Amino acid sequence: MRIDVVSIFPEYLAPLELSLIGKARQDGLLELNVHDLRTFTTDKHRTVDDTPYGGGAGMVMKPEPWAQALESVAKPSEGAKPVLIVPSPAGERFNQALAYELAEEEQLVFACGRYEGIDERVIEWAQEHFTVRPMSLGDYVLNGGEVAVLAMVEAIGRLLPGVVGNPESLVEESHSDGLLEYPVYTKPSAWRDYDVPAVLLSGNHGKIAQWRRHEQFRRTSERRPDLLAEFDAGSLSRADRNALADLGYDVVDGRLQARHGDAAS
Ligand code: JDK
Repeated sequence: MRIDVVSIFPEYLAPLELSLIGKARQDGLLELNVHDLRTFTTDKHRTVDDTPYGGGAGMVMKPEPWAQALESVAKPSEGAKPVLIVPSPAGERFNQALAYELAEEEQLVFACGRYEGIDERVIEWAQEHFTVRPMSLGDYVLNGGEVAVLAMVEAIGRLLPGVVGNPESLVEESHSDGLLEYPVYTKPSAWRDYDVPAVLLSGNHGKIAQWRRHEQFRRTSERRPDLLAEFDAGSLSRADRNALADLGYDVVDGRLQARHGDAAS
């Protein structure tokens, strides 16, 4: 995969030289280049922003440097348009399913805006050259697209073949069926006043799997009940249904329903 990032703060992307993603670049599994938007300006002051039409606070990024930058990095392969990801608080919410989808692409280009964002005409024009995806990391406002790009490149990059050392972890993840993860522990088994749950030391793999599954249900019901509402409860085991009943959930038409009067409802 090829990734190009355009930003007025290319140093912000320096962490992509470290750890798993840095190693993937060194190993040639990922070709990643960061470009300074200001190198695509033509005026003496290398201007990238101007005041907003219609008034209002702050500044807006000018269209001309963006068009120059995006034209120079786009490398359509076999006629296929590269994907242009534009971080924005007004974008589609980025998630794991999108990470899997984007990990299949030949080229990803990330356009990091700053100030109040990029002139909207850039988004319209770019559709001639790219599949454009305005994308939000979450419902909060960052100062620019760079931090969102760090997160998205890390989430996508680790899915590329050979990037994660132990591919079994990715297989386990891909089967995680929309529940939160179970808690993990390591040595020592007794630490200060806190013991590792005894079942994990039992050597009983059936019991361990059942306990972990129950912990997933418990955590998801406590922290992310929205995920349980979407959960496919159509083919649950007896043990799963009992665990969920203990948490106050019944299976109705293949969906989980919080029992009235229970903590979860
Ligand atoms: C890209 C600039 C900062 C954007 C509010 C301005 C009129 C109100 C500041 N998930 C996520 N959160 N934040 C981003 C993100 C922020 C960005 C840019 C991504 C580029 N900013 C910014 C918008 C506002 N908005 C226009 C209405 C304030 C991604």
